[in-house]
Amino acid sequence: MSGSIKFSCFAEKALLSDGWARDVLIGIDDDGRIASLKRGAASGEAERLAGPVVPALADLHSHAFQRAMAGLTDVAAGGDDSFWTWREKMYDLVARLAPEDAEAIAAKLQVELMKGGFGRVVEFHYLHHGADGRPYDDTAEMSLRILSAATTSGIGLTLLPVFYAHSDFGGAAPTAGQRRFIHDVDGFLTLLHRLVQPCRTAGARLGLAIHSLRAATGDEIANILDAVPDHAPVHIHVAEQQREVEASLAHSGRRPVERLYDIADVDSRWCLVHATQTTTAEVRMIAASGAVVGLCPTTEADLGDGVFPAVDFLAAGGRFGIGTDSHVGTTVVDELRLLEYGQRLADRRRNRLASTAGASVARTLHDAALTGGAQAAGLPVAGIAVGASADLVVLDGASPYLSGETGDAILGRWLFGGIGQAVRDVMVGGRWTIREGRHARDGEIDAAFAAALTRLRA
Ligand code: NGQ
Ligand code: ZN
Repeated sequence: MSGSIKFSCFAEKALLSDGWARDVLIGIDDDGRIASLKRGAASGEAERLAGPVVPALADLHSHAFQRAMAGLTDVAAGGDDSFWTWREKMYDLVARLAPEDAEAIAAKLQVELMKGGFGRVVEFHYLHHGADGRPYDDTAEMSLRILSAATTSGIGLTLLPVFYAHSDFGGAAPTAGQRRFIHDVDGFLTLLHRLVQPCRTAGARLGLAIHSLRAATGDEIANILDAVPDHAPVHIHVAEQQREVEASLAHSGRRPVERLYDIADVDSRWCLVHATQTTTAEVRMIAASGAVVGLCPTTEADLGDGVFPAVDFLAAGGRFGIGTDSHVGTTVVDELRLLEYGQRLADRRRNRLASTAGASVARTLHDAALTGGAQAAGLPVAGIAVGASADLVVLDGASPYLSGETGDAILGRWLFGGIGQAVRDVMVGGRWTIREGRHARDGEIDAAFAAALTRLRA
C-alpha cells in the first residue's frame, strides 16, 4: 500500500485520524501518500511545519464556473427573487462562457479553495457543449479544461461528468438555456469513457452525476447505472426547493427523496446534494442507506433553499460533507460555521451539531466533513493516516489565537473564532500548493481570471 519514504515533515501538533497527537513525524512516499506516522518523535532532519496540522477536507460539490458571478446577483428584481430567478442569471453566464474562460475561472477557484482549507474538489460538471448546444469536436473539451485547471492549481480533483437531458419531471424537453448541458444516455457514456485515460494521466478520480430528478427519467438513470463500474461515486441534486417537491408529487405521487430511493439502490457510493426539503422519515432513510448528504451552507443560504435538518440526521447516524457549490463562500470556515449557525438560528439554542457533553462542535463538524467528504470523493482512506494521500493544512502557528492552544480548542478558534485567514500552508498529494498563504502561480492565475471576467463583461 505504501512505498519507501521520500521526505518527512514534523508537526508539534497534528490532528491524526484517531485524534490529536504531539511531535508527529509524517513520512511521505513517492506517490504522495503517507507511508509512516511516528508520535512523540524527534524532528531530526524533517521539515518543521509552522503551526498545527489538520487534514485538508474535500469540497464535495462545485460548479466552478459560477465563481465568476459571485456577488453580482444580489440586486433586487422587484420582490419575488428566488432560486429560479437566480438560475436565469446563471444561464446568462452559461450562454457566454468559452472553454478558456471556464479553465481560467476553475484554476482561480481551486487556488482559493486550497487557501480556504480544502485539498480536493469534487466538480459536478454539466457545462459540456458549445454555446449553440452542439458538441465540441472533442466531446470532452469542457471536462478537459477542468482537468487542466487542476493540473495548474495542484488541487486534488474528483471529476463528475453530469447527465442532463430534461427540464422537469416526466422527461420534459430541455429549455434553450439548458442546451449546453444535454446528452442522451449513449452520448453521456461516450463522454465518460473518453475521460478515463485523461483522468488517470492527471491523477484525478472519475465518478458521475445525475443532475437531478428533474433532468433525468428513472429509465435513463437505470441505464446509466447499469453501464458504469459499481464503485464510482454517484452524485445527484435532490429536494432543494419546494417547487421541486411539488413537481415530484405531481409526477409520481412521491417526494423527491422517496422517488430516488424507489428507482435506485442508494447506498454509500451516493451523495445526495442539498436535501433541504426532507421529512423526518426521509432523513432516517438517507442515514440508514449510508449515502452522504452534500451540504452547501453558503449557497443554500444565498439561494433561499431552507435549512437541512442536520441535528436529526446526525442523531440518526447520517453522514455528511460540505461543498461550496456556487462559491459565494470558498472556505472551510464559512461552510462549517454557517452549517452550525443555521441550526442555532432555527432551534434558538447553541451547540447543535455535537451530541455528547464535552464534545467540541468544531471537531464534530470537521471530523464528519472529513470522512463524508472522502467517501463522496471516492477516496479509500480519509485523514492523516498511513495509506492516505498526504493532503495537509498547516494553520498559522504565529497567530496569537492559535499559538498557545492545544487539541480541539485549535479547531474552535479557527472555525468559530472569526480570527481571519488562518490557513498558512497546504499540501496536496505530497506537494506544497500553498505556502505562507500564496500559490506559486498566483500572478498568472489571477491575470487569466481577470481576462476571463473582462471578456464576460463585454
Ligand atoms: C446548478 N445549482 O445546477 O447549478 C443548480 C441550479 C438547477 C444549485 N442547485 C440549477 N445550487 O438545479 O436546476
Ligand atoms: Zn449544485
